[in-house]
Amino acid sequence: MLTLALSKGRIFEETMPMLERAGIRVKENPETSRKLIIETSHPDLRIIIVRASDVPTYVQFGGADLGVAGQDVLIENGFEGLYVPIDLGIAKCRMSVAVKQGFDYASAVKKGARLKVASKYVQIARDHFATKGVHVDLIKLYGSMELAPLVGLADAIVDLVSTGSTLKANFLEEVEQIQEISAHLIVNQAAHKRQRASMQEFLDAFAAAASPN
Ligand code: PRT
Ligand code: MG
Repeated sequence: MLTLALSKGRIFEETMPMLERAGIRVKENPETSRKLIIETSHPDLRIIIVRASDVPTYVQFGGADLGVAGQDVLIENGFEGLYVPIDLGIAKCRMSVAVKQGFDYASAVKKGARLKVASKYVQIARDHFATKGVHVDLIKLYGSMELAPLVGLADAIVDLVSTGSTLKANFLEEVEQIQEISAHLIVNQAAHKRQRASMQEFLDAFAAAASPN
C-alpha cells in the first residue's frame, strides 16, 4: 500500500484529473468529507489530506510515500530526504515582489535603501534580495501579506500571484517576478529505493498525465 499526501483546494482539484487519466478514482471528496484518509479505486493507493505546507514533512518522514507540493512550499521546506521526479505543471502561479501603488521601488533599490519586506516565503525572499545585493529586513507573516504595505508594516511583500486581482483589490502592484511556480510530485527517497517496482506504476501515470509549461 502506498500513501499519497495532498492538500485540499487547488492541489487536490488539479491532481484528481491526473489520477483519473490513469484510471484511479478517489472515493471521497475532501471538501465535503471530514475524512483525512481517503481510499481510491486502486487497491494499493490511498490519499491523506494535510495542509499544503505540511505535505513535504509527511513525505520526508515517511508518513506518506508520495505527495504533491508547490515549489514555494518545497523551497521553504528544503529538499532533505525527498526525490522530486516530476514537474506536474499544475497549480501554476508566480512568486513576485509587490509594493503599494506609487511606491518607487526601482529608485529605492537604486539608491541602496534598506527595505522592509514582509513574506510567508522568507527563504525565497532572502535568496532573491541577496542575489540582487539589496539589503532587506525580513518580516515573517503567515497570511494576508497584502495588508503589510497598506498599514506601513513593510515597503514590499513577496507573495504568489496568479491573476493579479488580489494585488489590485488592495492597491498593490507587482514590480518584480522572482520565479514561475508549479506543483511537483515528491517522493520519499527511502521508500523509492525500497519499493521501486510498486512505485514505478504511479510515477509513470503522473509523468504521462503531467503538462509542464
Ligand atoms: O491555505 P493554506 O494556508 O492551507 O495553504 P496554502 O495557501 O499554501 O494552500 P493553497 O491550497 O491555497 O495553495 C497550494 C499551492 O497552490 C501553493 O503552495 C502554490 O504553489 C499554488 N498556488 C497557485 C497558489 C496560487 N496559485 C495563488 N494564487 N497559492 C496561493 N495563491 C494565493 C496567493 O497567495 C494570493 O493570496 O492567491 C492569491 C493571489 O491570487 P490572484 O489570482 O488574486 O493573483
Ligand atoms: Mg491558501
